[in-house]
Amino acid sequence: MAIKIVSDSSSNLLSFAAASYSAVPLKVITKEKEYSDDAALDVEGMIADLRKVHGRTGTSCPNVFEWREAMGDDGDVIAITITSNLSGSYAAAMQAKKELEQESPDRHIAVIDSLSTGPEMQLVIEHLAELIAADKPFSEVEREARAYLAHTHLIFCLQSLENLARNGRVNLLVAKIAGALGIRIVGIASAEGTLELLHKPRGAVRARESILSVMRKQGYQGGRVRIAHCLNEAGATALAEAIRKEFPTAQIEILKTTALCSFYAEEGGLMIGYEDIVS
Ligand code: X90
Repeated sequence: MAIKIVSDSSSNLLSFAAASYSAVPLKVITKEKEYSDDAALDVEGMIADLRKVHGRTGTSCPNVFEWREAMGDDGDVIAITITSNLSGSYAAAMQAKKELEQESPDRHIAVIDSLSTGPEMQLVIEHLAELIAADKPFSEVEREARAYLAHTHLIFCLQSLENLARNGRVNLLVAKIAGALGIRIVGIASAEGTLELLHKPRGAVRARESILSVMRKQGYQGGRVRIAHCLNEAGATALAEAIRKEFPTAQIEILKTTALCSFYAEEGGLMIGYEDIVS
């Protein structure tokens, strides 16, 4: 039985054909409704609802039971979660692992804290699928996936930090800056798995320059890039072109954010995952 990959839905990958795979949904919660981040959800409909909603909105991570369900009753599993410094998803997955291993001591279950989210998780999932397809033993797959994570990075470029600030994931004062017209906030997932804000470019062109300067500084040299966007296909495409112009070998894929990342990255938001090696 092939090793199963399980991710929480913050990876934006709700299905993945290249492996035995399932995604555990996070939830976006408003006073009226709860949106489960799964394939049945109309994400654009949710975003339209969020524009109209007043009052508190928030999110919640999968619980232990949901992780257990996704990890299944048998076989080996490698799970990957959103950063444990911003969400309880990792703690819930670790508890599920502990319970399942107690019930079936012969199972191998690993949980990787991405210390990141979105397209950086996507890169690791794709890498896991390749390692599994190459029939490597469990310990080797886990070891190589963790090693790969040291060579992947996440940059975000956001037009609003409102939902992040309101839910205590960034400082309120910093978030106010982003409210100014045309200002974008460019930052990275820090080594601790928190948001590290770097630049405040004005306008899309400067934002792209800023993103490229961070990529260069972090050692990007023309490998894989995954760009997730929230209602910003044009921004994602223009960024992909700018990357290819400087790095002709870049292997870039563009996708849409699903519910959780759409809620926090907000409209216009871009999340860029990339590797600093050429694989
Ligand atoms: O448990 C929960 O309710 C989920 C909380 C998630 C909080 C943050 C999600 C951020 C998503 C924003 C840009 C990238 C940030 C990178 C941080 C390491 C998207």
